[in-house]
Amino acid sequence: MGRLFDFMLPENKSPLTADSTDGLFHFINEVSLILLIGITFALIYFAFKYKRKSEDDKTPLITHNNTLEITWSVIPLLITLVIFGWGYSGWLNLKAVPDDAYEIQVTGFKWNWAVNYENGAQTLNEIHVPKGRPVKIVLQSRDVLHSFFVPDYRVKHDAVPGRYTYVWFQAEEVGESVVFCTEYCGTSHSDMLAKIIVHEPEDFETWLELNGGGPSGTPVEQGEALVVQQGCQTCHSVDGSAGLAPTFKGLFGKEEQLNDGSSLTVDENYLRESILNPGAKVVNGYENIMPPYEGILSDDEITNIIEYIKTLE
Ligand code: HEC
Ligand SMILES: [Cu+2]
Repeated sequence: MGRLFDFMLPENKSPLTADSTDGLFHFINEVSLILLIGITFALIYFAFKYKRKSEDDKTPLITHNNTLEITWSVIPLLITLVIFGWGYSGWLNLKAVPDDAYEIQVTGFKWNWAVNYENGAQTLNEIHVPKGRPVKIVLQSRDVLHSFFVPDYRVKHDAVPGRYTYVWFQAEEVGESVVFCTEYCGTSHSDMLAKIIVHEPEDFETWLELNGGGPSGTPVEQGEALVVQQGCQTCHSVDGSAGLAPTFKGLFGKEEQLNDGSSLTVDENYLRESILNPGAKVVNGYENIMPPYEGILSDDEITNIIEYIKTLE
């Protein structure tokens, strides 16, 4: 639909949520453009029409003009009322999730989006959804304020620690859309991106089946999967390269310097404490920015992660 300001918006991939936002956006832009042109021309016209013609050309005393004043108050009032009504109905639509929506849990944390599906499937920074069906994303945050923004669907909502919020959309095409974090949340805020991957409904069912049913594999394999899923690699590398945090490669058995001047040999207990309560012992040269995993990882999961770290020699 070739409208005047179409170039300003990304492609609309969820008409049920995007249409009212787009309509209002175009309305505000077009009304502003008409006003801009009208005012500019009136300004130029009056500048010539009422130009001072001679030395004693004096402006008569004008106190007021009822007709004009009422006109220029009532018209903007009507325009703002239309904008309000339109915006309000669009907002109600964004809050009213259709009954048959498919629900997915998304948790924001520095600096990833962890995704949990109803059958136990888990992904990190990838949200798989079926085409042509409403999807409800239930948001929460593990640490600070984040905000879940999908420009293609025109939905955005804060993820707040200790509270659930939600957005919904219905993707009408198979493909991908980007999710941004739009609440500044620290060093790697600008990398806090995720992808929404839209599948044909049958393909989505297949994907769910393949990925559901909880963890599988040996403890080391499960530990490796957890390190990916929990976003440890946002800060830690597993190949020895430097990052925001010490690498896991060669960590086990190493002599570690702490920021209080002491040192210790990395063993299972130190790894466990570092994961549950990272602030307890902070590695020299690093900041205490790691989120505590107390209450997030179970004992078994921590053991599996430790077993995995041990293999990275
Ligand atoms: C936001 C960045 C970040 C994330 C995410 C993160 N860490 Fe850390 N981690 C750090 C930093 C920085 C340090 C060093 C400072 C300290 O000791 O707290 C650290 C220290 C550690 C240590 C001690 C390392 C050493 O050299 O002694 C371990 C073990 C560890 N993290 C494990 C993990 C695991 C496992 C995960 C995922 C479940 C994880 N971290 C997620 C930033 C992070
Ligand atoms: Cu964020």
